[in-house]
Amino acid sequence: MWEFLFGVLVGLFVYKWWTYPRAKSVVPGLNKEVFLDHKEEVELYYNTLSSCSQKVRACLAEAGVKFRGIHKVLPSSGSFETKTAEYLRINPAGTVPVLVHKGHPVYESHEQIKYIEKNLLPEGLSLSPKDPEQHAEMLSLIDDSSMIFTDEASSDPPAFLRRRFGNCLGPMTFPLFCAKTVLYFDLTSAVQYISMIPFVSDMKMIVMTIAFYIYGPEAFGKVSVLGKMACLVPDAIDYHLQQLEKTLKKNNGPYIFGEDYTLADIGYVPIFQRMEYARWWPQFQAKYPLVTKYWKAIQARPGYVASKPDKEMEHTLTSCGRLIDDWKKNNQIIKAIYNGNSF
Ligand SMILES: N[C@@H](CCC(=O)N[C@@H](CS)C(=O)NCC(=O)O)C(=O)O
Repeated sequence: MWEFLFGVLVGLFVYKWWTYPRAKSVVPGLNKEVFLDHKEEVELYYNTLSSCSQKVRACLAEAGVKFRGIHKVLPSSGSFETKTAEYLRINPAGTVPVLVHKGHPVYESHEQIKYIEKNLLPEGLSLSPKDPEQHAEMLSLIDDSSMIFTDEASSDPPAFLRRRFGNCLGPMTFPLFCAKTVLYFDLTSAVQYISMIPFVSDMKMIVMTIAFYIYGPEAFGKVSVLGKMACLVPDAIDYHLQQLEKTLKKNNGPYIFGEDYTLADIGYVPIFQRMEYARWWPQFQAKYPLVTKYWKAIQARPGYVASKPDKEMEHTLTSCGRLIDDWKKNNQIIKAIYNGNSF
């Protein structure tokens, strides 16, 4: 009898494991041949904490485009809503954001902002410089602020982080995720996480969260790949801010191309925002006065304000920031990470 029941359970597990949909890559940009159910002309699948989503929300807000937002909770907040069969039909990559225009999805946030600028701006509004040379420079800066995973992330992490400022988003967020896990993760979420291990193709997030749950900041010492990557962050941020300081000097501000606020500026919004929540700014403010002034100018824009995380998440992130500040004073590992020292 017990053997039979055990056999049925194993069979059910193998069936679920075999048939469970796995995320796969997508073609960036507009996928005209895909048609999705939709209620509004413009829809955005997003998450309130997601950096890439914030970039697109900042762009839609600047453009004054009305859209229907569909919020999805991410694995980092304890849910696998972006990995369900239903969601993988919307985005086979299993990530947010996805911009949907008249039922056709546009994948990758850097492509989405270019698509908005080209197709959804109201008459008379522009989010790119007119000068062709500056336009080319804007495209290169959009690329710099994009988060694009390649094999370089594991083969040569320092080069990967220098390749694009956007590539630093994940590792610069590690301390924030650690604080969020320590403060808000509970046993039920841990069990749910562990039960998902056989079903997701990328287990990095699960392993990292469980390590933070068990060890707190000491996880950076226990899981060496995590600690090594985190220690590279200050040097990479410094490198990118140095470039940006030079770029800002060229055109005299307040924005990258002078008075015109463009997609290049919008691309950096989530990076600066994440530096704020993960408490990276204090150590760079004095060294990069033009970037600091630039970030202040961006923060005064209603488009930026509309793109911020919702009030509840903002409150959560502020509490996490306080814990990070405390760790920066009292925890040797976090101190070393923020100073870029290995341990
Ligand atoms: N290169 C993609 C990255 C998308 C991405 O990784 N999004 C994150 C949030 S910022 C996500 O959905 N993470 C959940 C997961 O990977 O399961 C883009 O720019 O749109």
